[in-house]
Amino acid sequence: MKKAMMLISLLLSVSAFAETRKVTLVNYETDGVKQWLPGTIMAKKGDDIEITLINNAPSGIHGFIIPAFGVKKEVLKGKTEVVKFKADKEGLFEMKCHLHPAHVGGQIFIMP
Ligand SMILES: [Cu+2]
Repeated sequence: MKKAMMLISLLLSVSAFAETRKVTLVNYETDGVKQWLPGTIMAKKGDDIEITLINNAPSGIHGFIIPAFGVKKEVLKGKTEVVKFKADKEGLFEMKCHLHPAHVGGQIFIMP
């Protein structure tokens, strides 16, 4: 019984560290300027990150990449896609649309 309680408390403490950080980014277009917003997201090293991408821009398909984590997705006009990855390194990393160089980019900050 005591061992079982210790195991349960160990499992609970491990799961407390393995957080899943869920963020929603929406692609807007204003006066011809396209941007995924919010443009900056933050997480902690070790987090599992789940980003929901909603493309509300009337111009059509848009992309989303975070090269440092191998994230790459295209989102059709009016559609939603989800990307998931592990924040296994800390620092400031670029997020952007890989289909349109003029599409305003953003950043993800992974804290220690
Ligand atoms: Cu784009």
